[in-house]
Amino acid sequence: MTSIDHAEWASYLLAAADDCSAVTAITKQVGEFSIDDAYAIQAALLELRLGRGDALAGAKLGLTSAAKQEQMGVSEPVYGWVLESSVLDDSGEVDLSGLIHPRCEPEFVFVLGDDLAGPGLTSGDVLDATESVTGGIEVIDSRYEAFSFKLSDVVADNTSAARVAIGSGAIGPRDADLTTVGCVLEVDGEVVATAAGAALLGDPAGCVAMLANHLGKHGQRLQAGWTILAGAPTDAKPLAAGTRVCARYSHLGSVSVRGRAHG
Ligand code: 0L1
Ligand code: MG
Repeated sequence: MTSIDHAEWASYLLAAADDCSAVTAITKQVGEFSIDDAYAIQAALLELRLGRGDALAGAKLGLTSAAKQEQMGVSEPVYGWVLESSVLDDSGEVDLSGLIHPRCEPEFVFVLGDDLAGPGLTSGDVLDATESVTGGIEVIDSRYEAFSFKLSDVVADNTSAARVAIGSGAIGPRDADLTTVGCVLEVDGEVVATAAGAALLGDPAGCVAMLANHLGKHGQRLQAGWTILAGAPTDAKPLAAGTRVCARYSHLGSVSVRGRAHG
């Protein structure tokens, strides 16, 4: 397998985001590289962003549903970071001038009241540590041409993270059975996808446990106060100027975003 310069590829991906210009997937240039190298590039990219004054707001899982895995042709969950700068204000307006080819997907969002340090955590541990659960929409934006990548590429690219809108309908972690919470995704008023929480590997809280257990192996933890995205139960839909995407949840209220052409 290829040996790879983590700092160089982190800068490559940051430049693509800065220029709003899609780039060729890393594997298309250097061949396959290991998942450990991919997470090392992701970590270097995070350091570059934190060095610019951004801050961590939480963490995310991606590709935790069959719908997403089938859409992207990648069959394993991935993990990344949520930055403060990516959290949208209540208007839900998304300035498209800062993005390449954004897509929207519904998200189950956990806000932690306590730290979660794996390994060995269960779904019940996650619910115990959770302050609230709400519905969200993640705006993803792969830095790669045509959203075309392999597993290691998308991990390096912080799992396509770009923006996130968090709804206001927060509930306690045990106020509803999260596996049966329903989600209806609409684009300009048309229903385009439906799912239940169980689409996320059987249990949204179990996905968060998986993330905490993964981080625990690397001496990291999910921190109290962080926002954790458990993944999208449906596939993602393009966000164009003027397009309004709304995710309506049972128990969790609804949240909308709208694409805006200029800053
Ligand atoms: O949050 C996500 O599910 C994104 C995972 C990365 C794959 C993609 O770009 O859809
Ligand atoms: Mg997502």
